[in-house]
Amino acid sequence: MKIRTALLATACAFALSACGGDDASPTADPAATPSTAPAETSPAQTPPATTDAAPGDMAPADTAPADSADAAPQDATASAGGACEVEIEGNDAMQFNTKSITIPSSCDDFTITLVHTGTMPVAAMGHNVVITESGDMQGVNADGMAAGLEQGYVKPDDDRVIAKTELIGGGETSSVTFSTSNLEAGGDYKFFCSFPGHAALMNGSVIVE
Ligand SMILES: [Cu+2]
Repeated sequence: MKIRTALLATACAFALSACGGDDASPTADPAATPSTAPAETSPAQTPPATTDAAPGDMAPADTAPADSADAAPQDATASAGGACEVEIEGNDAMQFNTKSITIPSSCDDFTITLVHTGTMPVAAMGHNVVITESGDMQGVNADGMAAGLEQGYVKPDDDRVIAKTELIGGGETSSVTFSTSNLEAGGDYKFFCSFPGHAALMNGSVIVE
């Protein structure tokens, strides 16, 4: 503590003297004193602050999922109401946060934004969103696996792919905007993640209405 403070003070004094000339010395002392005081109080405050924060976080955290759980259907409803975009979350547990996407036929273009809310790297828990006709899902998925990680687990120039995001890892986001002209209202479409082994859990319906 004392050594760090001394070093800090020296560093401050040095920095200030380098910048400030005569004003440096008077400024450096007051600067060092307050910086020491908070440094000593903050460790003391940290344990109670953390302890307070933990239960404090728990309460909001409990309500937050409830809110977001409420929000998800609302988003779906909003999408059904005409929004030409949707946000989908993928996590480290190999899950999307929705089982269906609704694309209004009134949209010329539709945008899907994938947010990977996890922390795992793309090579271990990569996610994308691929849209195909339902009957093409298995074939596209198998060919994607064969194409490999470098191709984002989607075969290049695959005509069966109606839209796809990039393959992303934890903390990343990828958006794709595509024309709805190739989609038929009432058609049978799926969205899924083509990372090997993920599509079984990470898939859902694309409803065009
Ligand atoms: Cu995935």
